[in-house]
Amino acid sequence: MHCGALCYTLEVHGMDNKLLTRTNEKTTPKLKEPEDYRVILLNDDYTTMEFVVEVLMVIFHKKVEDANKIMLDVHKKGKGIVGQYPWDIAATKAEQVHAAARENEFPLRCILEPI
Ligand code: TYC
Repeated sequence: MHCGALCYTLEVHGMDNKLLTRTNEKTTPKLKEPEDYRVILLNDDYTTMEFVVEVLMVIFHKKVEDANKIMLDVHKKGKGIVGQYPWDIAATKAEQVHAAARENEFPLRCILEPI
């Protein structure tokens, strides 16, 4: 789709690696999308616990105690909810997690789930 300056598209991989896309274009009427999305953090065997805690504190503004709890919950159960945000914020945070993980050569991933 052609997009001018007033149009943006954010892409994030959701559950089952399905691509979630949301486009805002001034000229086309918008379909109603779910308001909020859950950011779900996924466990893996390689990302360090310290890095996950840091990500939760810096990107999601969690206190150290809460960050540790969420990290351990994800470590034990395989995935866990980090928070619930409007689309733009959820997608930006997911991209920030993936960028930080890539920079540090960790496979840490999160997905978005419509509420
Ligand atoms: N399982 C990882 C380890 O044992 C820690 C970890 C926790 C990784 C949570 C990712 O989302 C995650 N080092």
